[in-house]
Amino acid sequence: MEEKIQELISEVEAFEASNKEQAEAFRLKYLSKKGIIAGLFAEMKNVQPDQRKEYGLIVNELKNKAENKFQVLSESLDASGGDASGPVKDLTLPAEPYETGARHPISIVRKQIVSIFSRIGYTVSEGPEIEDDWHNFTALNFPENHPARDMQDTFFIRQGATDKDAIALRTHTSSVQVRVMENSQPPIRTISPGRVYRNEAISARAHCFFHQVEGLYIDEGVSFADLKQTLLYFAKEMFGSDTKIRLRPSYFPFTEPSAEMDVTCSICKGKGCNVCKHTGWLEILGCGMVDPNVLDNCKIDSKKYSGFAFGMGIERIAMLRYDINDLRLFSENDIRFLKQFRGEIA
Ligand code: 2NL
Repeated sequence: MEEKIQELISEVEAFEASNKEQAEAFRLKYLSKKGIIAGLFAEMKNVQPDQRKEYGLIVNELKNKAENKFQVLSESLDASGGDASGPVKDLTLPAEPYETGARHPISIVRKQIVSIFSRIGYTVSEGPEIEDDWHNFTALNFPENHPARDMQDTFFIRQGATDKDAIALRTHTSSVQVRVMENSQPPIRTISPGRVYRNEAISARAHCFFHQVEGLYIDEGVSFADLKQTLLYFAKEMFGSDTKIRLRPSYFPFTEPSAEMDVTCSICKGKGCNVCKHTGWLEILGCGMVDPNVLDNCKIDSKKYSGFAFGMGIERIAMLRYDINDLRLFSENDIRFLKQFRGEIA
């Protein structure tokens, strides 16, 4: 029996077809419901129990070889116009045009931001989207009763008996930077692009997920002047060399002091227009000096080291850059929207 199957295997291996009919005949002979291989499998019940395994293996080998042969034959016959002995496709015809795709606007802007910071020595760090309480909140100095920790603002999954060991979808990529600080020592210069989640009702201005780039710089003697100069460089690279910045005092649990940064409106050059609501300024990011508690939480000596951090929403920058007025456009995959970014390279 085994010899017979070996013979079939050799036969299959040697088989050639010069047209589709011959290939189909091969398929019917070996691979159809009433074909040789189905028959061999049906014989299984008559094989001695101690030989069934070996029998099964060799019939399977035959089946794989036959399937493979049929596929290779079909593909080569398709490519050659169906009949190797017949007329070949007219190779002088012009090639069929195929449409080129486009990068997603979020990818375009993310790549630009990453490229701007790469040029001044920042690495790119990534981390999990499903986070624990420590990396998303506690290490970052969020007080126990901070509103961001509420179920209303964050997607939690309760795993144990209490909320303490719940896991959550990260609300910012600072959690990635906590992991970087825990696993390395200064100097640290890194940016963390990624998707983040908030428990929000979906509208033109809010979504339950969006994309962020956060940045972190820690070393000896890093000051607020370093923060300002770094972010001025970023603003000029991103929005044009005549861009000016201004910082307004703000609050984040993980930085002290904290600020919001505005850039001069690139549309009206500061004169006032609809996009900047006639102020001449556009808010683009939040920033501040890393709170010493955060450094200590991540085993970095806050007496020796200091640093700054910042975070921006990629959607917000893309909306300003491309004059997009509805956040939902980014995730609806409407081809008429996506097509418009075809020419953009980044
Ligand atoms: C915003 C503001 C910010 C940070 C993010 C940060 C990270 C670490 C330590 C301290 Cl590990 N800070 N990140 C700092 C200030 C602002 O984001 O509006 N994001 C969309």
